[in-house]
Amino acid sequence: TQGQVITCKAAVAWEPNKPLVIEDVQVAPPQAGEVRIKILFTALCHTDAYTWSGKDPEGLFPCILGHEAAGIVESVGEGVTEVQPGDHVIPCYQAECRECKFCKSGKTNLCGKVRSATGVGVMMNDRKSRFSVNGKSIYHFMGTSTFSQYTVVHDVSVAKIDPKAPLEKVCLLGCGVPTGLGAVWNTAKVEPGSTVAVFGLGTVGLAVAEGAKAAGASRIIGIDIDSNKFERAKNFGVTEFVNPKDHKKPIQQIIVDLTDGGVDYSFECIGNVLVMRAALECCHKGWGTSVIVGVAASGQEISTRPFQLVTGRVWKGTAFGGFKSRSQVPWLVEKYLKKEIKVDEYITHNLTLQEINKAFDLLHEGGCLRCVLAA
Ligand code: NAD
Ligand code: AHE
Ligand code: ZN
Repeated sequence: TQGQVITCKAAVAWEPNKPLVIEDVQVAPPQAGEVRIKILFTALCHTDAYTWSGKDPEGLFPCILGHEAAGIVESVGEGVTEVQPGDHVIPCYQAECRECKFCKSGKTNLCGKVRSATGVGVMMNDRKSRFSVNGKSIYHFMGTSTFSQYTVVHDVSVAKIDPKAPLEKVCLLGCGVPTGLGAVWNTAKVEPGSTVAVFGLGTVGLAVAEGAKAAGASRIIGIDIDSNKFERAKNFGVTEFVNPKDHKKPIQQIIVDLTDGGVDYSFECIGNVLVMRAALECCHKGWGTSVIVGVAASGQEISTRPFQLVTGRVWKGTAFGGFKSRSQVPWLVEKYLKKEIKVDEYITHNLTLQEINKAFDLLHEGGCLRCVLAA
């Protein structure tokens, strides 16, 4: 198949909010600096649902969504040296070229090499897509487009992993789990004995709890409007629960009262700008740090009294938990193989790519964390 167009199945989002359609998609061969991957397993993340909803200013249609996956390299374009056909890989929506201003800064995991193309659904080389259906071009998404049996990505967006790792599990290390762990370890740098508040107990929030427990946090307060989330969250390290619906006072006040003036660290893992404000304001005066992880819709803005920052609270955000993707995803895979981090526990459902619309429905049900699709 090397050098040839591959026809395979992919789930195409033709329009926002309209059911995805399984189509026969033509996938062009990888050009210079590109890698074509046979996707074996892909999970759904709430960011896919967000873009599908039409609220993402970078959402372009028709497109192939998906960014949490694992597969095997099928072929590589000219000049690709770090992976070869047969390698087991995880596509990374946050690239790492190790040469750009961002990568060299040592201050961020964001990479500038291909972002201008991945944000508009095309490849860097010719600013065109490698996907088409009957001659009609289909946009890429986040530089990954994993809701397809084959995808083409930039070589700087491929993490080569240990072939011993089960791909049906480690696909989760493409987004949600690293994001939560890294928000704690890299962005907030939670110290032993800290108090932590986690808003939203989906996959990302539970991974924050897991990361906080590993970092030695003394209290991990989980906040969710769905009390059914609480029992499961205990297994991820949450020590106390608060449902804002059970209280008349604002949630920030409840947390401040519970913690003698506020928590050391808080994390917003929902994408709700009002909760982001509450998460900042429940932090302790003088040092409390709040990390925004959730993605909010186009047009939404955050606000608080500047006095909150003047008096020492810190507001931060994180993308992919601050992890350098190509360097650190393989390390996370090793940590999973050594049973030092959970992955299996976040998988609540398994379906096939054909059943993707059912998987999107599941995503909005309380019981579902991650649904893994076999491609
Ligand atoms: P999820 O939907 O599984 O989890 C959200 C949780 O928040 C649910 O349990 C829900 O009941 C709860 N919730 C909703 N409204 C609430 C409220 N007002 N107060 C308290 N709890 C509330 O989602 P997820 O997959 O865990 O993703 C969480 C967010 O993180 C999404 O916005 C997603 O787009 C974003 N995300 C960001 C990054 C990043 O790199 N920054 C990476 C992955 C996901
Ligand atoms: N296109 C969206 C931005 C979405 C966003 O912030 N994405 C996160 C990853 S979410 C994964 O589930 C991210 O990494 N952002 C950094 C980047 O470079 O995109 C919008 O709202 O415009
Ligand atoms: Zn995601």
